[in-house]
Amino acid sequence: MTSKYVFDLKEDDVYWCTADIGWITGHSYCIYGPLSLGASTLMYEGAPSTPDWGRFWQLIEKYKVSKFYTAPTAIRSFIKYGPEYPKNYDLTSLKLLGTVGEPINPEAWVWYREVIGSGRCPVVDSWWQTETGSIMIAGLPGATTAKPGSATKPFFGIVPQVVDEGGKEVGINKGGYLVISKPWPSMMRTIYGNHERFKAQYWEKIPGKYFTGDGARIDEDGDIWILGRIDDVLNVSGHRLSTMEIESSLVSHESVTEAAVVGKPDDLKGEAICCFVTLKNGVKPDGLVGALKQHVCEHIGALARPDQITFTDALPKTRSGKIMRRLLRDIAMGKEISGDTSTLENLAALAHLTEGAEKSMSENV
Ligand code: 7RM
Repeated sequence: MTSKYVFDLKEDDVYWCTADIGWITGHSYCIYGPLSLGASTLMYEGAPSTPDWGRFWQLIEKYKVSKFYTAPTAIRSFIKYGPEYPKNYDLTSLKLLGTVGEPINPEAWVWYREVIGSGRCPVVDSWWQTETGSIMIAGLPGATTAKPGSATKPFFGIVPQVVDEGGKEVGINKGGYLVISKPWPSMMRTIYGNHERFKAQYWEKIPGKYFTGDGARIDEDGDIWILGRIDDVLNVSGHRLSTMEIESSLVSHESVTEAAVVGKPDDLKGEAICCFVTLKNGVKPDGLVGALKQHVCEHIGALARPDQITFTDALPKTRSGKIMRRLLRDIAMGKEISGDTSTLENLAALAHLTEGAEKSMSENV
């Protein structure tokens, strides 16, 4: 049902979800959704960069893909390598563009709509989790007014709320915890072999409501803005700052492709703001540390001024494109990488960062 309404999916559509089949977006939205609706589904196992960064656009042209669903992290990589690649292909078969997996920064949203969709395709941002089993918050193409960066409205029957620690709804545009207050068909029922953990993690933080672990705010039109994982919130001099907001600000700078922000314990401020930044292809980092700090200050305020900026060619990510901030936290603190790295996709990025860490840190402090 979510495939049908969110992607307006019909039998004559050629639909392509770029997610890896081993992750939930892959099996649900490459297989179950499109095939139960009789659509054609395109599956591609290779990299987006082989033989070059035009690969996806070449496939869309060749198979006349009409609906395309990908992740913000992929879109930011395409931005990094420039609009020449998509410009070389005929993308007029496209009717709709979707995103999932992380908050999409407005710059990436607008690029997606203009460069890939030629300004004619609706862009639907869809919020959901492995635990929710299907899309929970997303616009309906043609019916919902899109806003770059907002996942917009709940799907039929989904009742999200943004609440404070005590479970009370916060007001319009106030940040808080995103919870779901009514059950829905595809919700998770337990954690295999650990029902106690299921109860503690998802149902006891705000009693009687499903706790998503994400922060969000709801604006005056009832549109929902996801603020990222709540464990990614920094406490800087007693102020709560969302790492995603700082990342979005960094990414809005013309030289930056991608950014990950983590906190590092700081005697004075509680937490220091450490940023890992990848630059557009061919851009040199000279002079950018100061410029980026200034950029964030102007955007968000002096409180959000980064303490450290480290440039890197790639960020450590999972196969579904989520940045592994836990590993970056270890690197920022100069610690050995601890914990599980089995879901890390690009090992080289991490090796590079740990080797380079000492040097670049001391340059940037
Ligand atoms: C489908 C999937 C879930 C987490 C979720 C969020 C983040 C997913 C969006 C998003 C902002 C979105 N399952 N997330 N979609 N954040 N806007 N449209 O990603 O279990 O692997 O991850 O991903 O933090 O809690 S997942």
